[in-house]
Formats: sequence, C-alpha cells, structure tokens
Amino acid sequence: MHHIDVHIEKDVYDTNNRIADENTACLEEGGVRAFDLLGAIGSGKTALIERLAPLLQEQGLRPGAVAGDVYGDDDYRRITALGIPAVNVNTGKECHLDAHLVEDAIHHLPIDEIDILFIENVGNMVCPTDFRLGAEKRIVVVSVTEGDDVVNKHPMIFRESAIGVINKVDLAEAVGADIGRMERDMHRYNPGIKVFRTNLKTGDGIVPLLSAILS
Ligand SMILES: Nc1nc2c(ncn2[C@@H]2O[C@H](COP(=O)(O)OP(=O)(O)OP(=O)(O)O)[C@@H](O)[C@H]2O)c(=O)[nH]1
Ligand SMILES: [Mg+2]
Ligand SMILES: [Zn+2]
Repeated sequence: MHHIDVHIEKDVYDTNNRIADENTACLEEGGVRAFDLLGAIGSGKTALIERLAPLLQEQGLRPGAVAGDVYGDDDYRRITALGIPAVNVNTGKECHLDAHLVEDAIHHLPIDEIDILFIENVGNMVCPTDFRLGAEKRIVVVSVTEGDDVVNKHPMIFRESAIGVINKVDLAEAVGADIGRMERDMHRYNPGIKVFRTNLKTGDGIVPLLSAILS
C-alpha cells in the first residue's frame, strides 16, 4: 500500500506547483515582485516587513503583504498599521501556506498599487519548504534565540532559499549563540546563499539586506 501514499503526495505537489506557476505569471503581469518570508516562529518575519516597508517607500516602491498565520490577525494588524495593503490568511489546521491560498490572497489585493509583495509564511521550518507559492525568491529568517544549531537541523529550507537572515544578533551573547556557526551551516547547506545578520529592533543590517532582496 505504501506506493499509493507516494502517488497521492506527488499529486498534491504537482497541483501546488501548477498553481504556483500561475501565481508567478499573474504577479509578473501585474508588475509585482514577490518574496517569500519563511522561518521559525517569532524569528522576526513581520519585524522584517516593518523595517523594509519604509525603506522601499523611500525608493518610490510600493510594498504590500500577505500575512500567513495559523490563527488570528496579529501580524495583519501590524502590517496594515504601516499603511500598506495586506491580506490576512489563516491556515487553521495547516502549518504552511500553499499556492492556492496565495492565489486567493492575490485576488484580494490591489495588485496595481503594489510593486513589492512580501508573503509571510506560518512560522515553521519544515513543510513550507515543499510548497512553492510563486514568489521570485525565498528569504529564510532565523534568530539566535532558536539556538545556534537551528540551521544545522533544517537543511532543506536553506537549500531552497536565496537569502538567509540571522536576526536578534543583540541577544546572541545572552543566549550563548555562535553566529559564525549559524552562518557556516547556511553556507554548507547552500554555498550560494547570501547571509545577513540583523537586529530588527534597531534596524541594524537592514540596508544591505534590502539591496540583496532587490538584486
Ligand atoms: N531583541 C530583539 N527582538 C526582536 C528582534 N527582531 C524581532 N524581535 C522581537 O521578536 C518578537 C517576534 O518578532 P516577529 O516579527 O513577530 O516574528 P515573526 O517571525 O513574525 O513571528 P511569527 O509570525 O509568530 O512566526 C517580537 O517581540 C519582536 O519585537 C531583534 O532583532 N532583537
Ligand atoms: Mg509574524
Ligand atoms: Zn505544514
């Protein structure tokens, strides 16, 4: 019976990939560049949107966001407080966004008022990796408080991401985290990944990170 499960799983991913490709086409047609924000719970994904939005606006670019959470509208409220368009997506029992949820979200957004779209996934370092959403790049955010072995434990998400952010560097000493180890682990899993260290409380490190996102 085992092979049947494998086929069902493949079908789920094939369908998801097809919709992700449609999302890519739809975003391109609308002149929107989209970026996935993935990473651990509480690592700083929403804080990153809060920091990037005003910088983008200074450059004449109009940000927008999809706020993915299991439940509630905490992130959605923080994002709309920035005065930018956003859609709240609650996944309920699911622990990741999929391309269909993002397709719905895109249809609820004023696409012609957005240049840069951030798609914040549910805080989870495992299954979001398997569900492409149609964005141009994946950005994975971890923080030192997850432990400096957090990268080593999650190879796939780093292999699939173009940019790795190590956040909360201000807390590294307090929690005894070796940031160098985290950075080395990211490069070991993905030699091409661009790694940035940030303190999103103060905004330290955000400017080079934004350049890499837009490059
Ligand atoms: N000290 C410190 N705190 C930070 C930093 N970045 C974010 N925080 C705090 O960490 C907490 C979580 O940040 P969020 O931006 O909500 O994290 P998230 O990844 O969006 O969380 P979920 O969406 O729940 O997975 C908040 O209380 C932030 O104020 C940082 O660089 N240093
Ligand atoms: Mg968040
Ligand atoms: Zn999941």
